[in-house]
Amino acid sequence: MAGDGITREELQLAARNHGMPLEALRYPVTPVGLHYLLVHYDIPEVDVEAWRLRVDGEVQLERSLSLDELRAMPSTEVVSTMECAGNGRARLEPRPVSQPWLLEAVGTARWRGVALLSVLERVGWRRGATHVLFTGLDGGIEGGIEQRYQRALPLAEAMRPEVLLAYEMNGVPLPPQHGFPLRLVTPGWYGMTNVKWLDSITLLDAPFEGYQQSHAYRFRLDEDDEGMPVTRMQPRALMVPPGVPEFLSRDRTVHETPVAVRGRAWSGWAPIVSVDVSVDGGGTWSAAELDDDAGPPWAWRGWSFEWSPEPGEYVVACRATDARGTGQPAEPVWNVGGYSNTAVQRVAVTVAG
Ligand SMILES: Nc1nc2c(c(=O)[nH]1)N[C@H]1C(S)=C(S)[C@@H](COP(=O)(O)O)O[C@H]1N2
Ligand SMILES: [Mo]
Repeated sequence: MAGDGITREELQLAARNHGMPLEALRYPVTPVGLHYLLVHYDIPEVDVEAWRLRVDGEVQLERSLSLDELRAMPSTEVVSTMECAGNGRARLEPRPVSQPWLLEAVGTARWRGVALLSVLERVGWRRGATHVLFTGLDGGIEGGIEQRYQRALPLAEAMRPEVLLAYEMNGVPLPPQHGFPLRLVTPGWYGMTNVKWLDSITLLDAPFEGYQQSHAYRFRLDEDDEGMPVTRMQPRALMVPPGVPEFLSRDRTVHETPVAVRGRAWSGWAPIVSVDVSVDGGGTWSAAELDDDAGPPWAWRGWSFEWSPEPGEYVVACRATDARGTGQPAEPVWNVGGYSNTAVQRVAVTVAG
């Protein structure tokens, strides 16, 4: 945990990884280079000619599939919003030391690939199979444990038709940083489940107990707390900050009114049903308008709010509610890993006279 000053560890992470600049919320599908990026270890080197996806464990028939074989299978596309579970971490106090995201660890991509279900059907599963483990080619040491990047899903979740083994992002082959040659895409879930640089898929007859499943990505209140697993994305609305920024503070100045405040909102649990905007920092709220077109089912929903302010100082805030009735807290809710801090976005805005 850290106080005010950014630590060397956080700076190293922040300089390797990057967020989506919030003005890129203007695009329904995030251009590849503007999509957020998070890599725990190093981007692995892949010889695609030699690369095979191994499918093993509690299967009827073990298989190794080349990229050409996967590309020859029927493909599907899903437009999916993905957010890092650590988005909002840097606004927690004390700050958990990890990638210090403010609000920008999100993006939406058009993924193309093979439904995971089709690959599972090809290999068949044994009666005892309950979980599916995804192992990346990348590895390192984390929490003192040497490991490959691994995450598992319950079999029923893995078999959902929208879960993809993706080899394309926005119509181009996956770039190295986003998982070339093949990654998992699990619409609705936080980013960590979307395993990049897939090496193998293993059917298990028991829950996976590896580091990224049973230690990291859990809502823990202290180091001894086992905690609940982090799974799907909680609702969140973000706005394109209005006007122009001051270089260092990034506070905003608006010269022309009315202002069309625009943004996008998403939830991994249920459709977004409303977005509210406040111009007094969250004291009072008004309903924003959701875009008519709800868009693809796993993608964020656009919204807008027409604002006609007098000159003065404002704090513009936004919040989303999904069809479960879940909203966003006014203030951060702390946990050891700094996950899922969906406290509302607030932007200081000066409306010039
Ligand atoms: N193999 C592997 N997969 C991974 C990761 C990783 O470090 N290694 N990072 C995960 C995390 S924490 C996130 S938030 C997403 C980020 O995906 P992106 O960089 O394509 O946006 O990838 C996930 N998949
Ligand atoms: Mo993440």
